[in-house]
This record gives sequence, C-alpha cells and structure tokens, in this order.
Amino acid sequence: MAESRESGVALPFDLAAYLKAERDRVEAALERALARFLPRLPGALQGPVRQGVTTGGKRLRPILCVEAYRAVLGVEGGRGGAGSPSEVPGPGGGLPEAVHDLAVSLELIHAYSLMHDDLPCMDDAPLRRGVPTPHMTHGVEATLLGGASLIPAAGLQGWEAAGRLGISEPVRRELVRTLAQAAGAGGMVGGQALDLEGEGRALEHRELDALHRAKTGALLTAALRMGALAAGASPPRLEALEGYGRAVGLAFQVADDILDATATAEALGKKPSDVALEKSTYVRLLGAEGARAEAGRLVEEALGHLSRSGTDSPALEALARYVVDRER
Ligand code: GRG
Repeated sequence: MAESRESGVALPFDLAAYLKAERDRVEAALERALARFLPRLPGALQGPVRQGVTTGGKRLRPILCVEAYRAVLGVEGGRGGAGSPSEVPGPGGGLPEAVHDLAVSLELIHAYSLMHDDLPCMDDAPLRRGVPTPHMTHGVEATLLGGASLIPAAGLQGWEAAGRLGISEPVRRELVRTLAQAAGAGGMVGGQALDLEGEGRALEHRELDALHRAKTGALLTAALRMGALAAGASPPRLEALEGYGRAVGLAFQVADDILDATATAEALGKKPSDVALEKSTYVRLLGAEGARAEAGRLVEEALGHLSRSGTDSPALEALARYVVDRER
C-alpha cells in the first residue's frame, strides 16, 4: 500500500482526500484559464467551451503532471518552489499555482477531444459524466468550433504557465512540443484514426496496443513527461517516469474496456458503446478475467518504472493502482 512520510513515520496514503484536494486545485486552475481565454472567444462558443471544460471528470492528466513535478522536486530540488508533500493545504498544495496552470494545458486538450468525440459524426453520444454533452446543449457547430479553439489555447496555456514558473526557453519549447506531439498525428488524433479504421474488424493484441498507446496513452505519458521536465528531471529519471506513464496509459485503457463491458450506464455516466460500435477491446480479445490480469500486469510494470525513477511518491504509486481500480 502507498504510504506518505511525515517526520520519518510512514502513514497510510489517503487517496480519496488527495484526489479531492488535487481536483479542487485543477478546477481552480481551469477557472483561471477560462477567465483569460473565454473573453477572447465569440459569445456563441463560450457556452460549449465552458461546459466541455468544467463539467466534472477525474482530472487524471493534470493530476499526474503535477505529481510528476512534485516527485522530481522532492529528489532534485530545482525550480519553482520547495518540494513539499501533496497533503500541504493551500491553492497549489505547496507548489506555485503556475504548476497547476501548466498541468491544465493537458486537460484543455482532453476536454476538446471529448467534445469532438461525442459529436454525431463520431460517437454520437448524448450523455457524458451523467449530463448532456455540449453539442446537445449548444449545438454541433458551436461545439465543433469551441472544441477546436481549445487546441491552440492549450499550447498558449502551457507556454505562458511555464514562463510564469521561470522555466528556460528551451524547456518551455520542449513542454509545448511534448503536448502538441501527444495530441496530434503520432498521438491522440492518430490513435483515433486507427480506432475508426478498426471498427468492425477484430484487431490483434499488438494492433490494439498500438492504437491505445497513441489514442489514450500518449497524452497520459505527456503528463508525466511535462511535469518531470518542468521540475528539471535528469534524463534517466525522465525516461523512467515516461515508462510509468506508458504503462499507466495502457492500463487505463484496459480498465476502460472492462468498465465499458461490465459497469452500468448510471455508474459510467454514459451509455457503454464498445459492443454497439463493434470495437475491438481488451475484453473481447482476452476475456474479462484476462483483461483484469493484463491491467494488473501493467500496474506492476508502472510501479517498476516508478521505483527505477528513484522518486519517493506515494501519490504516483496510489494513482497507478487507482487507474485500474476506479469505478468510472
Ligand atoms: C476532429 C471531429 C473530430 C474528432 C476528433 C481527437 C478526437 C476526436 C478524439 C480523441 C480520442 C479520445 C476521445 C480519446 C480519449 C479516450 C478516453 C479514454 C476518454 C475518457 O477519459 P477519462 O476517463 O475521462 O479520463 P474523464 O471524464 O474522467 O475526464
């Protein structure tokens, strides 16, 4: 079990309290981002963007980014404030607020991807997170354009937040490059294209892994890389934390397939869709038990990378387990 340390004493890590505190910080950072960004948008696009960005969600990508930052700061010192445990109260949890501002650049990309993914021309989903999707409330055109406006907004958000953290120009560029690469053809969008291509066809394990490493895994891995880069991680530590991100990213998708096959629409906050869309899934490929075993194997792989990173992060340890134990 993950433990946190205080005065040399090991205490059990309270994941629920941690997630609540970090989600509140992420949501405050999203509000700061919207306060800067929304006034520049035409009025008709403001509604779908606000809805897409603020309507719930686990906030996993920014939380992983912040935690990678904390983990690296804890062992390497470095820029942006003293390393401190995630339990520290206050707006940044012991970190400058700009760390969360940087991290929410990932959530802006994630929000746009869900807005577009739910459109009638894609998954045609009327519900997500238990509420109507932005196009149901604000229409398809405003949601399409509002979602597209979040892509450049995310790049600017990351660039400006990294500037406020005093990060050097080469590292700032690398942060934005990491985000753009994960969101683009070699990452999320490319993975989505593979997903569409694969509908109605039984993909092999290797093809399914490649699809999800791109579609879901790339942005989750970028979260780890961005947090670690911003805190000044050494190359081996950066590489190990990215390895953690890759394993957690795939574990996340295996768990997603298990939830789609086994959870109720009420618990999921949306209609399960894999069977209707004839999607290849880990459950179809390995069976529910086989998929659970695969998720467990990937969590162990992630924990191996974490230990190799030389950081002492009860939160990253607990998050790896949470990714497969979650109920939505
Ligand atoms: C341009 C029309 C058009 C479409 C592009 C980019 C794109 C559509 C889709 C990206 C694919 C995608 C939606 C990937 C994410 C898949 C996924 C696992 C989403 C759920 O993530 P969670 O569980 O969501 O983290 P919450 O609700 O917690 O934020």
